[in-house]
Amino acid sequence: MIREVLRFINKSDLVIEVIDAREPDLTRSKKLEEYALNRERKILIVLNKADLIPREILEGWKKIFENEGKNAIYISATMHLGTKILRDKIKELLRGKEGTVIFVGYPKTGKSSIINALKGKHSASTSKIPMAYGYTKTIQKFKIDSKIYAWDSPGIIPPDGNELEKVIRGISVEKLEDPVKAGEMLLLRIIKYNPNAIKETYNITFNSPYEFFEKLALKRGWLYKSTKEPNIEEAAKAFIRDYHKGKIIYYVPPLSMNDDKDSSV
Ligand SMILES: Nc1nc2c(ncn2[C@@H]2O[C@H](COP(=O)(O)OP(=O)(O)OP(=O)(O)O)[C@@H](O)[C@H]2O)c(=O)[nH]1
Ligand SMILES: [Mg+2]
Repeated sequence: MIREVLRFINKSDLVIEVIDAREPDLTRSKKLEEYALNRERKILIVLNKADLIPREILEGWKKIFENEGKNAIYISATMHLGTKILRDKIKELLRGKEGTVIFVGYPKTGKSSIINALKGKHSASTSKIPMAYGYTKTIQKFKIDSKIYAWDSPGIIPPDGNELEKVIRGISVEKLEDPVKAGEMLLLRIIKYNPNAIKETYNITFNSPYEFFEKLALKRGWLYKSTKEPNIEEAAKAFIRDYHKGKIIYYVPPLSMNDDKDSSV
């Protein structure tokens, strides 16, 4: 775990873990949660990008976290849905007192977007402290309510795991050794859960991930200079970036939704 994260968690009254509602299990960090709990910090799990997901699925995930004894809510930062619920929940967890919260999570889960949605008229940026890790290399403090401050931490948890997990956890495409392979894995996972997801976003039909990248490259005019062949690497990178930007609609259903049926037996 990175030292800076821990230092800022120690300085905060509440830890807000932002996860991608499409992939709650893969975008939460139990290590980080454990650390915060050991420090007697309360944790609020925020499932972001809720605009991509049906409400009953979001409720299902929320219930799973609540059954674990965690506070959880869902929100769409970009659509400004659920921001009042989030603000009220923060106030409740701070017991109406003055306090500082920290937004943590894997890169690209939407930490900055949520703070932007919250800060509105309280947009004072109060400090910039250099960080050793992260894409923007700074952790910034914002006022999000009359008595509440929030640290925005950039991509604070290293997106580790296998190639697929790295992509889902927001690794920047420039850091991928083989973006085509990683893109293929992501695409296969997405169509497993929503067979129409790619067609809905790109209006491209295909029989294999490779064919999709070729068609996307041709559609966008990306060709290798030397061979004039479609630049599938560029297409795979664009696809992964679109995923991070929350442009691709699919979700992994919570297991307990199946358990619920079984548990009545
Ligand atoms: N569909 C959808 N996209 C979102 C939502 N929130 C954020 N995004 C998109 O996700 C991408 C990443 O958002 P950021 O707010 O920069 O994420 P971050 O967690 O601050 O990223 P890092 O600072 O790199 O760790 C952006 O392209 C956002 O537009 C949301 O609620 N719905
Ligand atoms: Mg950010």
